[in-house]
Amino acid sequence: MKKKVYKFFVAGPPNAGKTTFVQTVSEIIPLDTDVKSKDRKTTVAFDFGVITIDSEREIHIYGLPGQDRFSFIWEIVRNGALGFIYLIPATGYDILDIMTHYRTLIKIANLPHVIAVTKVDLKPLETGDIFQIANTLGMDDREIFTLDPRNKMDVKSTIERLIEKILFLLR
Ligand SMILES: Nc1nc2c(ncn2[C@@H]2O[C@H](COP(=O)(O)OP(=O)(O)OP(=O)(O)O)[C@@H](O)[C@H]2O)c(=O)[nH]1
Ligand SMILES: [Mg+2]
Repeated sequence: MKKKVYKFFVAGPPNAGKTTFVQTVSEIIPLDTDVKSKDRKTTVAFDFGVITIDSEREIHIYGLPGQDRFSFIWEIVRNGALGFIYLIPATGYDILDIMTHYRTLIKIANLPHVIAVTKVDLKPLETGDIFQIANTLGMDDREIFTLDPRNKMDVKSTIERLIEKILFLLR
């Protein structure tokens, strides 16, 4: 029998931890399309992973490329998606760049989403950072979390938060 698929994706600026997020939670060996770029690897198409819910249902999770020159991929991946997780790296982000990136994405994919700040182990958040992000992106600051994409429990609870938000919006 064909399984019911729930599709989500992970978005955010370059180097935010999107590929890591998919790799941490996927049960299959995740597809990644990272290539070497300068001193690190970057995604040029998308990541893909699978999480089984039960014998009839599974979650498909995609990681978008962060660079907006690949935004045509965002358009492909958004089709059929229920919502997304938007990651922001705490390490030296520029809030205006984030705003532009986020708005470009919302124009392409106006779907339910949650926001999570990564890399707080490398650069702890300062008082007011979460509030500034919430304010700039037009979100409630209670909907913004921190997350380590290398940590399976963190990743799973972020996906749960997204599902709870989608269910809340459907009420
Ligand atoms: N210390 C630390 N490292 C992290 C964290 N999240 C991601 N990383 C590391 O950051 C690097 C970049 O992560 P990726 O998952 O490739 O980032 P990405 O968002 O997919 O990047 P693009 O595909 O270029 O958009 C990897 O070496 C990760 O292990 C974090 O919370 N803390
Ligand atoms: Mg990537």
